[in-house]
Amino acid sequence: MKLTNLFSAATLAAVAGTGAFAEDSSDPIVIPIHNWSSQIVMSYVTGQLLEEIGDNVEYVTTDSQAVYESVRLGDVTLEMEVWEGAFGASFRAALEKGGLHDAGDHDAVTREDWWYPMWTKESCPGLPDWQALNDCAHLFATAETGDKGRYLDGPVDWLKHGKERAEALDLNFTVINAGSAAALWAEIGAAEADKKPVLVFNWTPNFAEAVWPGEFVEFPAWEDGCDKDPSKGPNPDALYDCGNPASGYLKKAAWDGMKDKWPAAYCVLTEISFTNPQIAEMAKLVDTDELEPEDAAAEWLDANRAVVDPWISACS
Ligand code: TMO
Repeated sequence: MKLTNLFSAATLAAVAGTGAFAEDSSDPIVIPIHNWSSQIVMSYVTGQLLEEIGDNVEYVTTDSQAVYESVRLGDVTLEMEVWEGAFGASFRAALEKGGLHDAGDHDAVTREDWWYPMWTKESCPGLPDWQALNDCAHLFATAETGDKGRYLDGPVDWLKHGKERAEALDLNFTVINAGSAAALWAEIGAAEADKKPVLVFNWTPNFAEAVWPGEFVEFPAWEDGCDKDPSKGPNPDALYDCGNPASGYLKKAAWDGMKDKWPAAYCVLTEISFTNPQIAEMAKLVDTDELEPEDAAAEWLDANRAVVDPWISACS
């Protein structure tokens, strides 16, 4: 009787103090941080929400491909942004090995590919068709690339396979990996004043679409297996001869053990679903407004209680 009373008092205290989530382990939930702004802000938004319900949270900066192996092994608890184009292959490989699972899709529809700001089309009107690229290659040439065009691909860990794409489709372009996302924005920014044609890796949702109207190059449509089976895509002898999925998914992934160790946090994770404008706004708070990611997350949460409160109530 006394024990029962004590137990319920403790439970009530937990309910009153930190929400009805006393069953979660007090071990930290490990949330990975990568190298593009929406992922960083979204990870802090999620971490701050989990702290609100009484969980402990720890952030680790990790490689955006290796993270799937870490989640599978439980060293990292979840991943907030599984982009189909960049990470589908690593995610599927980890799924097959076991230990991690699909924790649901965001509402957002994603695309990642070769992209240009709209002024580029004035000198290369055959765009967005990829077959216009070779006739225009000289417009993108720099001292570094000679008579070939320059294409600035994403940082290497996003595995965009730009070099393989250029080779598979016989494109007269030199593919260079940017050192960081910021280098992509600097390339566009530097071309803006003179309306110089420029071709860079970009994606949506992102802050960039509000700053520089532009378009993705339309490559041969993605076919499942284009990264594994040479017969897919127009070049029968090459992989990566397709564009990235034009309407890609954005998933959350979780370590299989999360459900039992942090059931309330897991419930919130499965409720979370961000839209394209919400994700673009998260990136903007950092890339345009220059907030620190933690502050951007706090500001985003303040402005979006009506979005997030139902996710918490659904789990209490
Ligand atoms: C993975 N990314 C959104 C940067 O293309």
